[in-house]
Amino acid sequence: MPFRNGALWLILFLMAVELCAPPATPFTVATRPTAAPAPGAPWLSLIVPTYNESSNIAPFLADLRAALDEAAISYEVIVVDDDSPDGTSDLAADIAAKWPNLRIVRRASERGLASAVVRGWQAARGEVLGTINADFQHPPEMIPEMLRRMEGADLTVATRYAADGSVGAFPLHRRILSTSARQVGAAFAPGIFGRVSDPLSGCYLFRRHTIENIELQPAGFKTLIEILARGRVQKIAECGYTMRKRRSGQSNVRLRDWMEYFGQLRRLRNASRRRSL
Ligand SMILES: Nc1nc2c(ncn2[C@@H]2O[C@H](COP(=O)(O)OP(=O)(O)OP(=O)(O)O)[C@@H](O)[C@H]2O)c(=O)[nH]1
Ligand SMILES: [Mg+2]
Repeated sequence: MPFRNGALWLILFLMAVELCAPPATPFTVATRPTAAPAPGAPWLSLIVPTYNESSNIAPFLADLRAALDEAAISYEVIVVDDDSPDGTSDLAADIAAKWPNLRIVRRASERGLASAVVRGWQAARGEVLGTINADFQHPPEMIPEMLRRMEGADLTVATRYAADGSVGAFPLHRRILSTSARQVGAAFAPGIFGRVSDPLSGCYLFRRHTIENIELQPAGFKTLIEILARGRVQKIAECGYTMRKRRSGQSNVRLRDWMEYFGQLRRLRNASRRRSL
C-alpha cells in the first residue's frame, strides 16, 4: 500500500511539473505590418486544429472551401496537426497541393488543442483570425454569416445558447458536463464568462489587433476565454448555430484537459483582477 500511495504522489507530482512547465516559445501573436502588408496577405486566417481526423479532414475542408469561396474574401486556412498517428497531416498536405489557400503546420514537440490554435494564429498573416473544429460539430457554412457580423465588431462568437442557437443532439451526460463547466467558470470568473452567451465555444472570429503582442497562456482545450480575458476586445457580436454530432472518429478530450481547464480558470481570474485594479 505505501508503495502504491508513493507511486500515485509521484505521478501527480510529475503531472503538476509538466502542467506548470513554461512553453519553449511564448504564445504571443506579433503585429501584422499594416503599413506594407506582405503581397497576397489574406484578410482572414482561419485555424483548423486537428488530431486523428483522417476520416473527416477531406470532406470538412471541401465544405469549408465552398463556404469561404462563397464569402468572396481573401483568406487562408491553416491546419495545425500534432503529428496525428492516423496521417491527418499527409491527407491535408495532399489537399493543399491543389488548394493554394491551405497551409499546414505540423507540430512534433507540442500537443494540445488550445496551444495548436494559438500556434496557428502566430503563423497567420490575416487581419481577422479565427478557429473552427474539423469534426463538423461547427457547420462550416455558417462562416459567411459570421464574417458579415464582424462588420463593426472586434469578435464574433458562434453560440449554442442565444440567437437561435442550440446544443442539438448533444448527449445528456455531455450537456451536464458542459453546463457544469460553464457554471464553474461563471462562478470563478464572472467578468469573463458574462461577456458572451457561449464562452466555451470553439468557433469564433476576432480582429488581430485585439491580441497583438499580448502573451496568451493556452491550456487544455478552451481558447475563447483567453481572448476575452487578456485581449483588447470591446464590441462583440454573436451568431447562433445548432451544434452537430461529430461526423466520424472520436473526441480527443482527455482528463488532463479538464484539469488544465480548472488551472486556466484560476489564472484568468487573477489576470482579470489585475486588469481591474
Ligand atoms: N492539433 C491538435 N488538435 C486537436 C487536439 N485535440 C483535439 N484537436 C482538434 O480540435 C478539434 C476539437 O476536438 P474534439 O476532440 O472534437 O473536442 P471537442 O469538440 O472540444 O469536444 P467533443 O464535444 O468531445 O468533440 C478537432 O478538430 C480535433 O481534431 C490536439 O491535441 N492537437
Ligand atoms: Mg468535437
